Amino acid sequence: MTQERTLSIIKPDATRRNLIGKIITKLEDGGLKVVAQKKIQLTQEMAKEFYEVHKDRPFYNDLVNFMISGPVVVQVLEGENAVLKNREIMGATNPDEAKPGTIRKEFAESLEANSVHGSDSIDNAKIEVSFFFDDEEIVG
Ligand code: IDP
Ligand code: MG
Repeated sequence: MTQERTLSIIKPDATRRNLIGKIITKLEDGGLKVVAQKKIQLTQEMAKEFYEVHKDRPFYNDLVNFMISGPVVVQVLEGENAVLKNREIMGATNPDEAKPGTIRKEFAESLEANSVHGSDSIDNAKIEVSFFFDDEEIVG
């Protein structure tokens, strides 16, 4: 049994439509536990840095503008195989390709406005968790 932590973000399209609770319910029902959480407004600088890995992709500027278009909920999820488990519960990046019952299938508006972010590896999860949270803010 591998207990892991991963970073989850409820994106502006979802906070705007009052879907925070429905999304967290899916994460909790899937066995993940929220061990840190805050609702924040990202600055352009933060969004650019967070998505820097995509800076050469054609969708980068639009993605940054979307991520600052309203508040987000950033949260740390903990559980067995939490990184992969969160990605499973989220569903594929493109909601048209996401499996039934996943967050993106049920709630995403588009490929860009796809309701949630989740770290894609254990190493990136550590980097992304520390981008938003100090150790003392995470309570198992
Ligand atoms: P992920 O969120 O499933 O890990 P990534 O490929 O890391 O997907 O892309 C980061 C985010 O960028 C996506 O969640 C989505 O919001 C946006 N995105 C990805 N590909 C496209 C695209 O082709 N057009 C517009 N937005 C995109
Ligand atoms: Mg990604």
